[in-house]
Amino acid sequence: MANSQSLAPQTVSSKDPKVAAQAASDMRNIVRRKLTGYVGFANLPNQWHRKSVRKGFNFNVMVVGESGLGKSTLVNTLFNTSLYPPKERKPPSLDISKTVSIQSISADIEENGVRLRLTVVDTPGFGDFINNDESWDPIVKNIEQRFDAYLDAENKVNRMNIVDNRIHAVVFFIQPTGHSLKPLDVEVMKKLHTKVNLIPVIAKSDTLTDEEISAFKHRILADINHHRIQIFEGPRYEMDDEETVAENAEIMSKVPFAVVGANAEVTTRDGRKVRGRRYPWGVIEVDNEEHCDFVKLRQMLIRTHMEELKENTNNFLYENYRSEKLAAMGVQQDSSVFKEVNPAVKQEEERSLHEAKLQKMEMEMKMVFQQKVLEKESKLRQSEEELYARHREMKEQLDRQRQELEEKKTRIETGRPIEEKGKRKGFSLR
Ligand SMILES: Nc1nc2c(ncn2[C@@H]2O[C@H](COP(=O)(O)OP(=O)(O)OP(=O)(O)O)[C@@H](O)[C@H]2O)c(=O)[nH]1
Ligand SMILES: [Mg+2]
Repeated sequence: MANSQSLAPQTVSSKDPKVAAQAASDMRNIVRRKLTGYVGFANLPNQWHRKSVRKGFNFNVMVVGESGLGKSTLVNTLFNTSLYPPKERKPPSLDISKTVSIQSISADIEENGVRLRLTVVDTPGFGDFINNDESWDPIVKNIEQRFDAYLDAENKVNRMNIVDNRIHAVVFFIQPTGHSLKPLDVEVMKKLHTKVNLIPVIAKSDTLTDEEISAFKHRILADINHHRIQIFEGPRYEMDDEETVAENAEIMSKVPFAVVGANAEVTTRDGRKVRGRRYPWGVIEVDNEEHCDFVKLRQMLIRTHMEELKENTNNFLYENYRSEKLAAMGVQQDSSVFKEVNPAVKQEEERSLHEAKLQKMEMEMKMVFQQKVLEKESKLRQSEEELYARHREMKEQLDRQRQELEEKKTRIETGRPIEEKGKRKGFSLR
């Protein structure tokens, strides 16, 4: 019996506003209880999992960077990997023409029954002109158009099947100069960092030695810091298991990833067929973690940080864009209606209100007390005066009596008759 009571659902279901308000106030006093039996809500993650799997996932990546840094080649490399179902695997493309317009390539991938639509948006390289001002404009516009389309879809009556075409990550290619970030790169990154998750990579890293790469990575990160450019930083989940935390830390420690792209399969000296670049002195293998960070970049995008990238896009980047856009359109948020409540601030407000109320009450009580004390004091003074007056009167009376008695005594002693005295007022011994 006690058990069934303790498990009673605490929901507000009444239509009567008064009852509902009462119930809502009751809910504030929710008591944490231990279940004695299995109820089944531990199954929630599985429900969520099944639903997400049925819906499938989509993920959109864009590659951005100066012309000729190997963006198109890397996109090809990404799609020629095991991501692609073997039977549909495209033959390695040898088309290395310059990209002239923004193109997107999509692939539906399925692994263990989980579907993923991966879209990579290839952009034309900038920096080819003598005046490169605004050469990044088409890229920024494309990113904004995708936000706009999503905003439009959200504002429609039917919001059931919104396709998310927003860019979740931008792989930003940096020329392997070994020196520092170019002013043009800084400018473009600054244009992009408020709109997308930036993931910097060192392009064509096969042109640098290991030491040069490591020094260049430090230099790039210092430049990024100096220019206050916001690049994507993985989440810091202390709650995760040690293995996941270590894996994430390992991946993030490689940023900016030193990547190599290759469109061809080559044979190594020991006869293995690998995707890589052959040089007179040997073969650079794209999928070998000893040779470059391509695998780490792919892992980050596809395996470990996809959800985080999507969440960050939706919760911060898109949200900022959306509120700025709506504000520019003159849609003002009525702060009295849509008041964002910070529980800590609210609690503080309530506390100070309560304190003010207490102070007021204390003041009032003090005043009443003082009033009463004053009244009592004046009453006491009055009765003291009265007492004093009575005391004086009685004393006078006693004095008079004593005097009379004294007189009587002297008269008796002197033997004079007492009759005369009868005329006198006051006491008589008869
Ligand atoms: N050494 C080296 N060369 C590469 C690498 N990736 C691509 N290349 C070569 O660089 C040249 C340009 O490659 P693309 O992939 O067309 O470069 P892109 O960045 O798409 O160029 P745009 O479309 O003009 O912006 C080609 O000759 C590629 O073979 C790499 O990792 N290392
Ligand atoms: Mg290209």
